[in-house]
Order: sequence, then C-alpha cells, then structure tokens
Amino acid sequence: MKKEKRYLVPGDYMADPAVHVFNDRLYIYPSHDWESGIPENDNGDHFNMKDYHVFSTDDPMKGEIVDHGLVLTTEDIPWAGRQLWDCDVAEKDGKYYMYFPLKDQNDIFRIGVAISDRPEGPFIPQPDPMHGSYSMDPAVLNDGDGNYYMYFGGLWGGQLQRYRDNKALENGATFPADNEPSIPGRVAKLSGDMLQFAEEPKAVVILDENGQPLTAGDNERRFFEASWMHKYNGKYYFSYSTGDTHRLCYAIGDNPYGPFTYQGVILTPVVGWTTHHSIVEYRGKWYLFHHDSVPSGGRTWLRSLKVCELEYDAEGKIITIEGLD
Ligand code: FUB
Repeated sequence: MKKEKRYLVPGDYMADPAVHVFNDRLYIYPSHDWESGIPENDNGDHFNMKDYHVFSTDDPMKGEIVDHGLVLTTEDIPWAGRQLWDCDVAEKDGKYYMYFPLKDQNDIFRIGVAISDRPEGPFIPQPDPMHGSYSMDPAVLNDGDGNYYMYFGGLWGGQLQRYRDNKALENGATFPADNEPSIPGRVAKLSGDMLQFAEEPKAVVILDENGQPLTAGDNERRFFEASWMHKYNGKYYFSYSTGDTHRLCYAIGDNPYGPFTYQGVILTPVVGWTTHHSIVEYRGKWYLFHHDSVPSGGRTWLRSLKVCELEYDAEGKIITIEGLD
C-alpha cells in the first residue's frame, strides 16, 4: 500500500527508532549514525556510533520534531569499547530506563542501563552492563501489569550465533543447518528495579503455518535482529528484521513469551542494507517508525528516520507497507 511518509530529522543521520508515548507525547530514541570512515563489512564495523540524541513531537506526520540534544555518549560509560547500537527506553514509577547495546573492551556486545528522571534525558549509566546480558537490539515491553520484558539479539555482527542456552560457545560461533530451527531472539522479564534480568533469557520461537519452528534456511521469514513488541486487541505482536533479506516481518502470540505464529511482511526492503522499526499507537492512530538510506545516496551506514501510518485489516493483520515508496 502506498503511504504518505515523512523524514523526521533531515539535518542529521539517525537510525533504529524506538518510540514510546510518555506524558501524552511521542519520544523517539534512535541510534546516531555518522561518517567514521570505517569500511563496510558483514560484522557491521561501519556502524561505529558513539552517542544518542532524543527527539519528541506531538504530531509525527506534521508537527515540530524537537531535538533534546546529546543524552548519553560512550565517554560517559565506564565499560565502553565501541559501537552504541539500537537502544530502547521504559518508564517505571516516574523514572526512565534506557537500555543500550555496546561492545565492551573485549569487543563483546553487552546491554547497559542508564537512568533519567525525564523521558528526554540526559541518562546516567550504571557502572556495569546487565549481568548475563549478551548480543544487542534491546526492546522493552511494559505489559501494563507491573511486568516488563526485554526482547533482544541479532545475528552476524550482533553476535547472537556465539551463544547457546545463554552461554558463550567455546568454539566461537555456530549457525544451524538450513533445515534446522533458526537461531531465535531472546526474551527475559526484568527485575523489579529494572536493572537486571529477573530470569534466564528464553528463546522467542516463531512457528510456521504448520506449527513448526521457522528454519535457518527460511531467511525470507526467520528472525535476524531488531526485535519490537506491541499489543493489539489483546494479542502480542512480535516484529523483527530478516536481515539479509531486508524485510520487517511479524508473528502473533497469546503472551509475552510466545510461541508466536508467523503472519507476514510489515515493510518490504528499503534502500540500504539494514531495516529496523518500532510500532506505536498515539492519539488513536498507529505509526510505523523506521529508517532508510535514501538521503545519504544509499550509504548503508548513514540512515535517516522515517514515519508513516500503519493499518490493520478486520482480522488484525498488518497491511504491508512498501519500503521503496
Ligand atoms: O544500527 C546498528 C544495527 O543495524 C542495529 O543494531 C541493527 O538492528 C541494524 O539496524
């Protein structure tokens, strides 16, 4: 379906938008791309981000997009190595918790937490990453019953293939055969103080139409990175990027842990290698926030934030949006 779309921050390169409604206002938490000169490779070294800005608006399609400035940089984080990738923010009891992936000084992705009294930051980081955290792309669901769940993980440069049963593999990394179940994303309930996992992370299993887990060879549908969770009509919609096939897809479940049954494509491939998103309801409308590399002339590491409305059909299926529009 052809949609009206808007670039949100034309003056800078921002990617990986996590968007939430706090105090009746939309807050946008993106990655901040820049030209670091690092050559492009499959490990994602060219995504060499080092800080975050926060943006907000009361009308994503037409309103002013307020830049709240720098809210966290790698210089503030005691355990920082490199690469501040996709973050997310959750509110609890008037405090705002930013979850950010960052490589430590051994070049291993961990997930850190930074805290603010305000949704626009600045955010003060905890001295250490979350215990037992690994890989990247954290997305947090506030389930509305006092429980918060973090979804995370990503393949290739995201390092998820280096772990099984929440432990680092001794041989480094293993990918399943094409006919074996794909490597799943992970989900874990957060502790009451929002600073740690309250449990061992579990697999986010996505089933096909026959109730079988999607296989590693099914790269048009299997999970790669960029988890997001939203609820619609009481169902849990887990959405994600398929990475090397460049789609945003989704699967529906009855509870935060799943399993989830594959449903279809939210966004067809955009200009650029990565695709990443969030889905949020605001003042009675649903929106898809994502990025592409059109304004940078296709440079995959210089991405720009975009928004358009998102619609469901009568059965609750998301109507597919064209990425190249
Ligand atoms: O921005 C760096 C990485 O690219 C993100 O963590 C992935 O989801 C992809 O968008």
